[in-house]
Amino acid sequence: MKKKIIFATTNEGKMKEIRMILDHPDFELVSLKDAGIHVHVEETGKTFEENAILKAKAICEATGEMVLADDSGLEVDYINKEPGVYSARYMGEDTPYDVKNQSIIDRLKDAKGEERSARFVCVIAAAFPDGRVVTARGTIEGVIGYEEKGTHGFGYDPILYVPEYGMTTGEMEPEMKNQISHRGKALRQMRKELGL
Ligand code: ITT
Repeated sequence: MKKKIIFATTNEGKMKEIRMILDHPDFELVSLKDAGIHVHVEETGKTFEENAILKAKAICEATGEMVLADDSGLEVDYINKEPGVYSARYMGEDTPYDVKNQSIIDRLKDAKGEERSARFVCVIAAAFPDGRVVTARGTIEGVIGYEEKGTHGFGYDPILYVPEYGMTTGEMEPEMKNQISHRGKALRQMRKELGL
């Protein structure tokens, strides 16, 4: 029987990518919803690391099992690395992403060329019942586009244009995004750290 590993996220977009990236014959990843866990974790940290650890630890303490968590976001250099750790909460959790994305495009109306630099950051944390914690970080660099492009992915994917590939992460097929993304890099690093 496959061993179940809890992934402390409520974000379906993330979970879909995580399942593809960590596809493994010996274990099955379950989200908080799959596991029937309804614990709200306040993300009070100032860094991705702090918030990823907060989420993984809280669910590890509630279940007594090893738990993984993802804290991620978009850093836009021109606006002091906003929305950063507030990416999900930017303009309100329930504001549609076309509105959030357009707001960022509008705030960069005077930014040209390299001034538009931005990146996705992902930190994965693993928390163990004995109190041990391990983290892994990945990034993908790009620039903020002049309009939304692409219907794949989720969140801010339609506005992060990756010059090397000539498209936004929202225009990439899932397999391709996972190969080069912040989340792909952080999860593969974590797999190495855990020897999985
Ligand atoms: P959980 O805490 O339950 O995992 P969340 O969506 O609140 O879900 P975060 O606090 O880590 O998670 O916020 C991450 C936000 O960053 C996410 O909601 C998106 O807006 C953005 N984001 C992260 N990775 C992204 C990606 O691959 N593509 C597009 N946007 C991304």
